[in-house]
Amino acid sequence: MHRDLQLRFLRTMLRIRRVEERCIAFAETGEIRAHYHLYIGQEAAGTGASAALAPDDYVFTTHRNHGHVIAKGGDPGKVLAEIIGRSGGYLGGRGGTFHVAAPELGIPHTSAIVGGSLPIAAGVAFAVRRRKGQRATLAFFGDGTMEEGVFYETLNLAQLWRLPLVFFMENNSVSAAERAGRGSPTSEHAAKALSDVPRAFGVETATVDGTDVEAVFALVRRLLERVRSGEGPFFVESRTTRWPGNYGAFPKLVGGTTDIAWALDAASAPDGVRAWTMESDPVIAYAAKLLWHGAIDAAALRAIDAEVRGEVDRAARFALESPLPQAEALAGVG
Ligand SMILES: Cc1ncc(C[n+]2csc(CCOP(=O)(O)OP(=O)(O)O)c2C)c(N)n1
Ligand SMILES: [Mg+2]
Repeated sequence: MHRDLQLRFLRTMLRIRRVEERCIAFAETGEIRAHYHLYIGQEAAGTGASAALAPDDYVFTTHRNHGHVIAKGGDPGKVLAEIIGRSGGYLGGRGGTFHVAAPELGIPHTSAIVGGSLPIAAGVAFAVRRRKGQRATLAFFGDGTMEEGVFYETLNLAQLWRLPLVFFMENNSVSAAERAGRGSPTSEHAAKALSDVPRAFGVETATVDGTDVEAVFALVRRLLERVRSGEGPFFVESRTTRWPGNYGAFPKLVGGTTDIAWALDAASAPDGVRAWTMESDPVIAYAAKLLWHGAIDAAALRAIDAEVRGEVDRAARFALESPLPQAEALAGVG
């Protein structure tokens, strides 16, 4: 893989990580006043899949949208401003953390209703096909969506109508059942393997390690070529392991902010995140891989991290200095 692309992957994943670490700081200072969800641990999935998309392809996303928007090229300042409800955000601060849609990036809609974006994504894919367009649609959703009826209707119609749509299911080992304390490590679902379900509808399905950015990119790029030649839809199951900070009701920076030096020695990560850092952290794993293959050295890695941290500091300042929306702005975009 080309080194420029590898460095772009690393920067994008780090950008998502640093923005979301900032979200926790914003929650502590009261800038985020209600519930919010972080994408930490899933950065490679969003980054790899989005890098395979053309700039004007469509993305649909969920309550866990921050990383998807940044991966599609979102400006961290506008993302953070939207998250804290300021006028400089993508939707003028009216969407907030659950709804960081960015129509100019091809992200027309997010939904905090589990499964809520899926039928709209299928509708957009249908419209593109009717107009004989080339734009593909990729819908990110969680494993919990497969417990919702709308998933089955959408999958069925997408397959019957051969829609140019990639169903990108992020199985992050976090589901409603587990949140409710019933202890199941994956979705409360009767299927032995979630990827058996789309196969039963005749939809070609692939499972990918969602912590491996290059594997996700290569898979989605292949699928998109086929989507554009009318072979869709496709279903991807991206598997990740839950970040330890996502065990409580609110995200918590277990182990503090990510220290890029963990890429040199993952065992030096603090107790609460050591095992996860060593086995499942997509950002640290990728930095370690690039070091191992000689694509970067330790000094270059520190420099990239410092650059990204500087960028996110400026983004956070932009968000904080951005005024609250005016009441009149509630009625329309802007
Ligand atoms: C229709 C609906 N039911 C319940 C909820 C409450 N809820 C919010 S997130 C969530 C779990 C979603 O799990 P999953 O789709 O796997 O996404 P994850 O949070 O793991 O990324 C639930 C049940 C909701 N938002 N919408
Ligand atoms: Mg989940």
